[in-house]
Amino acid sequence: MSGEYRCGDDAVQVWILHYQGERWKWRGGLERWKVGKGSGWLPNSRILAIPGMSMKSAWNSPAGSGYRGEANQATGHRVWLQRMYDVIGDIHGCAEELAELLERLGYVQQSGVFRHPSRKVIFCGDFIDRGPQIRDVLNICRDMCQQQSALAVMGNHEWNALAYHTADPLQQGEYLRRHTEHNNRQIAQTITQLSSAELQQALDWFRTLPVSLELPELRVVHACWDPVDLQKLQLAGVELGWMSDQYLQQAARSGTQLFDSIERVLKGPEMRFPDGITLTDREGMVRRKGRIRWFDGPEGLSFADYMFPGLAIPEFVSAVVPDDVRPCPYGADERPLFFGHYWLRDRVPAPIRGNLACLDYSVARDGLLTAYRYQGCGPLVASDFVTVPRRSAVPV
Ligand SMILES: [Mn+2]
Repeated sequence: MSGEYRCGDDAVQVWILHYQGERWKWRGGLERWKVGKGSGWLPNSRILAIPGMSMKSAWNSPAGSGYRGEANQATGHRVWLQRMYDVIGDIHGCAEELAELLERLGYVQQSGVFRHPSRKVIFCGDFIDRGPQIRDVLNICRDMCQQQSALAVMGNHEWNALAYHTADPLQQGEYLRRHTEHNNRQIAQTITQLSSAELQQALDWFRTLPVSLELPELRVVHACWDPVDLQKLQLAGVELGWMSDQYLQQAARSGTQLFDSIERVLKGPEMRFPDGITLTDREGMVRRKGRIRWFDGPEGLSFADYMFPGLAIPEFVSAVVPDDVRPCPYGADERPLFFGHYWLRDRVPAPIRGNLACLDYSVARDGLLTAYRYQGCGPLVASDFVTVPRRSAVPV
C-alpha cells in the first residue's frame, strides 16, 4: 500500500479495522504510528478521531453506521486516530520527581526535551512556588510545550504570579495582587530561585497558557470545569486580549464578573463554614470557607462529606450544606475530565468517577507527583495512575 497521511504534530495511536461480513474487525496488532513521518500506506483514506468511542464499541458497530472514521474502498480498511495523552497534576517546583515521572511514562530526552513517540503530556498547572527546583520545572514544561511534546493549562499559582507582578493602575505603587505577608510568602520560593530575567520569561509563558483544554477525547482544567465561567473568560480574552494587562486588571479586581469566573475556574468554588467556625490551613491562613465537591450536587451529603477533600470534624459532620452553594455537576456521560489543585492526601490515587479524576496528590508536601496514562477509551481506572513520591525536603 502506498499513500501519505499528515495530521499536524499530534501524537496519536492508529487503530486499523477491516470489514468482515457485517462488522468491522480489528485487523490485529495495535499499530503505533508517529505522525509526521508520512508513513506510506492507506491510500485514499481519511483518518479521523472518534472522540469517546471505545475500540469495543467500534468493533461491534455495524458498517456505515455513521461513526466518524472512514472506510478505504480500495483495501476495505477503516482507520481512525486516537490521540494519546498523559495528564500530569500539580508539580510545584519538584523537578526531580517530574523527570522521574516522565521517564516512567516512557518519555526520553532528545536534544534536551522530553518526548514520546506516540504520546503527549498535558500539564494541569501549578508549576511554581513551594518546591526546590522551580527553574528546572519551568524549563522542562515550557520546552515540552514549545516542542509540541506537551500541552498545559494555567494554575492559580501562575495566575497569582501574573497578578502579583502587574501594577494596579488605580492605586499608585500597588499591584493587582497585593504584596501582603501571605501573598509574599506564597511566591517567595519562585522569586528567590529565579533571576529577574528568568522570572520575566516565566511570566511571559504564563500569559500564553489557556485556563482549560477541550479536546475531542478529554477535558483539562486546573480546579473547576464550569462551562459558563469558561465561556466568560474566553469572551473577555477576545475582547481584551488573552491575559493582557487589561485582562488582568479586570479579572484580578474583586467584585467584577471576570474575577468571580477566574477564581471559580482556577481555585474552585467554596462554601462558608457553619456559624463562625474557622480553620487554619497549611499555609497558616485562617479560613472561613472551604473547597467543595463542585462536580456533584450537595443533595443527601453532610457538610463534612461535601467538602473536597472530605473533612469529618464533628462540627461539619452534624452541619448541613448552605443553600447558596453553586456547584456545577459533571455529567456521567461527559468526556473524561482531569483537574489538579485539591491537595489530595491518599497514598493510592483513584478516579473520582469513571470520567473524572483529580491529579493533585500534594507532591510539594511529601505526597505524590501524579499522572494519568489515558488509554483513549473506557472508564478511568486506578491502575492507569502513575506516581512518583516526594524525594527531597521542601525549603519552606
Ligand atoms: Mn492550585
